[in-house]
Amino acid sequence: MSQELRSTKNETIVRAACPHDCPDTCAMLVTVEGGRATSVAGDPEHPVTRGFLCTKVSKYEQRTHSSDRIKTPLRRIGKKGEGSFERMGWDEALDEIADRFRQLADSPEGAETILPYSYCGTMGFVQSESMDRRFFHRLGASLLDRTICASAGTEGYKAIIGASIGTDPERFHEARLILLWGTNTITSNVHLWSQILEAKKKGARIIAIDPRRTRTADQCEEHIAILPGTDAALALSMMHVIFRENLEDKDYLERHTIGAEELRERACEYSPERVAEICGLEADAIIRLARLYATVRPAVIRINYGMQRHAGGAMAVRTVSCLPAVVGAWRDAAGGILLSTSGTFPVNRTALERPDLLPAKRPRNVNMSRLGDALNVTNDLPVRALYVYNSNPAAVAPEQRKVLDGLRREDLFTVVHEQFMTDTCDYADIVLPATTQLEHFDLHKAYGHLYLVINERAIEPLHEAKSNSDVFRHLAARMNFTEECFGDSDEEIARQAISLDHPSLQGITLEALRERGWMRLNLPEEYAPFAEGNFPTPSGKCELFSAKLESQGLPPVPDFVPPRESKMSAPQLAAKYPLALISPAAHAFLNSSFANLPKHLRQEARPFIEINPADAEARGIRDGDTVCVYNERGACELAAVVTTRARPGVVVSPSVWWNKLSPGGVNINQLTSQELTDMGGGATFYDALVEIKLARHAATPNPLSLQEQRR
Ligand SMILES: Nc1nc2c(c(=O)[nH]1)N[C@H]1C(S)=C(S)[C@@H](COP(=O)(O)OP(=O)(O)OC[C@H]3O[C@@H](n4cnc5c(=O)[nH]c(N)nc54)[C@H](O)[C@@H]3O)O[C@H]1N2
Ligand SMILES: Nc1nc2c(c(=O)[nH]1)N[C@H]1C(S)=C(S)[C@@H](COP(=O)(O)OP(=O)(O)OC[C@H]3O[C@@H](n4cnc5c(=O)[nH]c(N)nc54)[C@H](O)[C@@H]3O)O[C@H]1N2
Ligand code: SF4
Ligand SMILES: [Mo]
Repeated sequence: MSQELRSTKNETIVRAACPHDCPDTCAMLVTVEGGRATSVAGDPEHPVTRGFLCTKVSKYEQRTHSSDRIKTPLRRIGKKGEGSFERMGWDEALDEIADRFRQLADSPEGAETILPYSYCGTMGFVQSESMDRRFFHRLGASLLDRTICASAGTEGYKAIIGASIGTDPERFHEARLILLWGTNTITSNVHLWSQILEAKKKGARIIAIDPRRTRTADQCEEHIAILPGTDAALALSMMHVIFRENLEDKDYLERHTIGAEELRERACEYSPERVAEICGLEADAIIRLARLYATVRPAVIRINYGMQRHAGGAMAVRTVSCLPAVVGAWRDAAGGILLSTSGTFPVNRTALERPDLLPAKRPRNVNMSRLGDALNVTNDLPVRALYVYNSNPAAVAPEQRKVLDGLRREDLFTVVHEQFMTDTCDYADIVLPATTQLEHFDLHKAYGHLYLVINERAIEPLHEAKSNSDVFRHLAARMNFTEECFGDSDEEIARQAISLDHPSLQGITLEALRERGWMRLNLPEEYAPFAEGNFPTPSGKCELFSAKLESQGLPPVPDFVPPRESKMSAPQLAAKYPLALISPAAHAFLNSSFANLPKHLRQEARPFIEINPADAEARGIRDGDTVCVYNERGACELAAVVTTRARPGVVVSPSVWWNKLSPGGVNINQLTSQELTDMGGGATFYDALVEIKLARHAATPNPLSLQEQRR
């Protein structure tokens, strides 16, 4: 049972970790009374969490104890998508799943017809990437390429820096210039915002580079409203100015980089005048930004994943990531760039995932961002069974029409393991009830700080819920998988995750973590990863020129890759669908998680789309009207918010809403495409052209305007 932090007669405090896909991985304290979680709070002692949780998770106990939880296994009795189910027993459900999997594995087509589909509903080692991987490896199921969020940026960053290692977020408060580039920090990384506020109080300049005037941009000294998908051009133009004016750090470039000359030549092509047009900015703004960036120290860039959901997404991150080396910003602990800290954590993936269990002939890889095609294309080996956990593809995957068509296939056997009856559950043959974070054990690393955080089980599983690891243990037993690893307990799995002889893990054991709740990686307090070079690239240098990419036929030097759907690359399409749609993270949801709970739905009001007054007027659209957003892939109905938050030519629809809670039963992913990024096979959610027409005028006064004022 759980290790308790404090216990009184009535009340126990248990240490936990926020499980969600968020860089902050907060350390939580859960109050338990009489077997029920009564509140959650941020650990006041954790240097990043600092005693508070965001608006999404601050009432997590309500999510856990919600009456809408799935309580028992369910069997579908209605049509796929209808949502009619009846209760079934666990034994019956597990037997049926194991039987179906065995039949498929024994068929001539084999186990590759089975596709696991999961992402980051929970991010712990145990519940996210261990027993599940072992099970599907041993089964020989298709492998899933998990590309829906970050793979483009990860690859782009890796090309320059070598791994997902960057500036320590705890040093941001010492920076004098902070560029918030493609990140809505207050919404999606709020604990970094505390650091930024400190820096601001000490006089730092904070600049947001974002097509949308977000609530974060509102708090910045300057907002650069760049056109979506054009960040690489802006970065190259900054370098153009920096080299032209001899503002580069020649010593750093010489000692710690390769390819400075090639990069300089490339940057020559991107004059501020030319780039102003590409990015929809003033040339002067680019020149000012470049001079500021090259002269203020320490200067740090926070890039997040917004900018890499475009055709040239990897290149955008790759190009921006050159900047700190060009000006020598890495010399300061508070300088450099931060995309993700995840590569700083040494993790024993082999022990967790057991790739040795894979069959001799490696199964095919299915890209999760093309689920629609994977479920529909029949000339290849078809997918005959789909097992979904930690994800809600019916709402979050691109080109939704194809996804839903695929999920509707009568011959597809679909299992969904979930906490709530999501859109995806409605298409399942069997639904299994999942535990929430308060009901299972886990260990977390972070991608926005440098601490490991433990999650003790605070309460017993509610109703008949089972954790992911438990379900895969049961299925493994039913499939007669006899390897010892299928008997590992959750605690053993957590121990295996950190079982590496690595200096950063020195002194960190599961026992110490359980006692303290969280521990910082064993790194210097003034951690400046690349002050002296030592990049984890093939050459050990910051690779402004990459021989490795060149050998793969990819551009060896950063360059600008325009959005696939834009006037630049598809003028005819742009004439028909002139508005660039982005659908970034909604403030009160976490992807589609929480998008069914009353508090969160009240906060977000209703599915809406922001449109600039000029674009609205041209279409006869007034604030609060219902509009139809459409392109060749699909259509959806949204409420129009007429606002200068959206720049002309760009429309913004915060996401991800549940289909069944949206007008017409579909959401914004009707419009998004399955095309992939230039590297990393990533999804291109924000590379989508649309047109908008009025559906119906609103009765005035319009409540959305009030909401807009609150934003
Ligand atoms: N509240 C909340 N927090 C979240 C999430 C959530 O859904 N809600 N999701 C979590 C997850 S899974 C992730 S991956 C992260 C996502 O968080 P972020 O990585 O911050 O990503 P996005 O919200 O996708 O986009 C961030 C910003 O980039 C802007 N943007 C879009 N396209 C471009 C572009 O081409 N160039 C530039 N410069 N900016 C662009 C958007 O307008 C947005 O304000 O947040 C996590 N945290
Ligand atoms: N249009 C548009 N689409 C997007 C995005 C966007 O910005 N715009 N963002 C994209 C991004 S960045 C991402 S990361 C993806 C995210 O997509 P998903 O990873 O699918 O994330 P969620 O929508 O949060 O769904 C996670 C589900 O896992 C369930 N879950 C949580 N914990 C557990 C558990 O322990 N066990 C089981 N079995 N289930 C659990 C939750 O209840 C939830 O329904 O969406 C992408 N889709
Ligand atoms: S979603 Fe992020 S900010 Fe909110 S509690 Fe979880 S880790 Fe912290
Ligand atoms: Mo994500």
